[in-house]
Formats: sequence, C-alpha cells, structure tokens
Amino acid sequence: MIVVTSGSKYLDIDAYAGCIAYAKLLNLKGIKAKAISSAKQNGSITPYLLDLNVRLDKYKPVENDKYIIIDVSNKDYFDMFVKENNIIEIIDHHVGYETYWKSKLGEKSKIEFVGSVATMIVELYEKENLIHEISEELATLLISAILDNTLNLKAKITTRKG
Ligand SMILES: [Mn+2]
Repeated sequence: MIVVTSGSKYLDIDAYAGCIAYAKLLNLKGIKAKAISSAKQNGSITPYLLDLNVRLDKYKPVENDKYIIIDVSNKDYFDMFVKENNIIEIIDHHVGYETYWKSKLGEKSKIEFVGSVATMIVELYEKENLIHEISEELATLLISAILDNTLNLKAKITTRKG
C-alpha cells in the first residue's frame, strides 16, 4: 500500500487537505493509496470541515508500505510510523531540506516555496487533467487550506512589523 501522510507534531488543515486530496488523485490514476495520520489535529480543521464527506482513511501501516510525505520535509518531524527508506515522494512548501530530498528522490521531491501545499496538490490535479474530478467537498477542504495558510502568513508579517 502507498501511505500518504504528514508530520508528527500536529496536523493542520493544509496537511489534512493535502493528504486526502493527493491520495484521491492517486486513486483516480488507478494507484492504491490511503491518507492517514497519527498526529493530533489542530483547530484549523474545524468541526464543519471534519464533518464533510472527505476524510482520512482508517488504515494501519504494515512492513512494506511506501510513504508519500505531504507538507513537511524535515525528517525529524515525520509521522512516527514512517520509515525513511520507504519514502517514495515528498510534496512540501517549507525551506531547508530541498537539496537533501532532490538528491534522494529526484523529480519525486516536489518542494516549492508557495503559500500552501494545497496549492501544489491542485496544480498536480491540473497537470493530470483531473481538476474536474475534485468534488465540491474536497474543493472546500483545499480552499480552506489555501486561505488558512495565507492568513497565517499575513499574521506572521504583522507580528514582525509590530
Ligand atoms: Mn502547509
């Protein structure tokens, strides 16, 4: 099985939406994948969003599973069940580990300095001509992630000026 997951510390709406949407994109391409996380979900994943009919999968990783990591590339912070040697792809928008992963995974390391990982996942749907397969509920998750990360960015800039 391919396991799409994120960090260990907490799960925010960007990671949550990103994992769910990317596992679905793989499924649409005929590749079996599950989106799971053992991290604590933070307040950015509101009860309304949790109630939508798009959710993480219930799945327990086994020995030979392969991992795709979303929204984090610092290997100290991956979900605790991830085995580094079994990582096959990384999609992230944080600075610092892009050279390391590029040398390990080549084009399967997708690290870009954009506002949210959800933006990158939407672009991957576009690239595969599958954008029309994004359901209204999945779109709600993705747009919430994009907005949340943008607002956080503004909040950080405000703090720095203050
Ligand atoms: Mn993010």
